[in-house]
Amino acid sequence: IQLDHALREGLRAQQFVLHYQPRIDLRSGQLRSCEALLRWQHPERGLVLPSEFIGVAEETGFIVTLGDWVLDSAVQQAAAWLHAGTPCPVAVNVSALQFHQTDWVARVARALNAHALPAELLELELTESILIRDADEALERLLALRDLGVRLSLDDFGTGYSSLTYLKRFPLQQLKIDRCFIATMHTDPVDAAIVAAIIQMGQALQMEVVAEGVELAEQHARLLALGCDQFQGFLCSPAVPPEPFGQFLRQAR
Ligand code: G
Ligand code: G
Ligand code: MN
Ligand code: NA
Repeated sequence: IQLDHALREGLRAQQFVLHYQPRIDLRSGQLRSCEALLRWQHPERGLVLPSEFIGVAEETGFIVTLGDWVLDSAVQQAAAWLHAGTPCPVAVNVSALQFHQTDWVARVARALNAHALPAELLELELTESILIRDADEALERLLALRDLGVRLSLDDFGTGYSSLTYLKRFPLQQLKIDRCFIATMHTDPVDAAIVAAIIQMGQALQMEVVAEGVELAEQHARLLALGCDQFQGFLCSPAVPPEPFGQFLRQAR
C-alpha cells in the first residue's frame, strides 16, 4: 500500500522515465528498433528498476494508469524521432490488466492519433499468459490492433505455456526468445537445441525472431548461424536514456 502511494506520487511528480534498448539486425548489424523499458527515478532511492515495482502496480491496478503513461510517452518519443529524420520503431511492454481493459484498442489508437505516429512504428510486446487467459477475447483484440497497423510481438517466449496452437492462430509478427535460453545456449546443448527449434518454428510461421539478453560474441555467432533475425542485449547496449539513444540514431543514419 505504501509503495502504491509512492508510485502514484511518483507519476504525479514526473519521476518515471523510459529508457530504450536497441534491437539489432543480426546479419547487417543495423539498428532496427528499440524496446522502451520503464525506470523510476526516485529522489532518495535513485534509479528503481521495474522488478521492484511492476508486481505491486499490477496487484493494485495502478499498472493501467502507469501503462497509459508508458504508451503515450513511447509514442511521443517515436514521433519525435520520426520528425527529426531518424525514425525508429518502438516496442512497448503490455501488462495483462492493460490488455484486458475493454477500451484498450481505443487507447492505443488515441495515443497514435495524439502524436500523429504511423501505427507501424509501434510494436506491442505481449506475454503468453495474456493470450491464454481468454483466447477468444485476445484474438479479437489482436485482430483489431493488427487492423490499426500496430506490430504484435510475443515476449519471453518459451517460459510460459508455449502452445503452438495459438502461435498459429494469433496474428503475431514477432517472437522473442526468452533470455534464460540465450544465457546458456553456448554451454548447454539442450538450450542450444531449444533456441534452434524456436528459430525454425518462427521462420516456418513467417515470424521475425528476436533473441533477448545477448551478452557474448559466442551467443551472437551461434544465433547468426541459426538464422535468427535480430538481437537485443548488453553485447550491443543496455537500455539507455532518450538523449544517448537519439545520438545512436543519428550515428546509425
Ligand atoms: O530492464 P528491465 O529490468 O527493465 O525490465 C524488467 C521487466 O520489467 C521486464 O520483464 C519488462 O517486461 C518489464 N517492464 C519494463 N518496462 C515495462 C513497462 O513499461 N510495462 C510493463 N508492463 N512491464 C515493463
Ligand atoms: O521485457 P523483457 O522481460 O524482455 O525485459 C527485458 C529485460 O532484460 C530488462 O530487464 C532488460 O534490462 C534486461 N536485459 C536486456 N538485455 C540484457 C542482457 O544482455 N543481459 C541481461 N542479463 N539482461 C538484459
Ligand atoms: Mn519485453
Ligand atoms: Na517483458
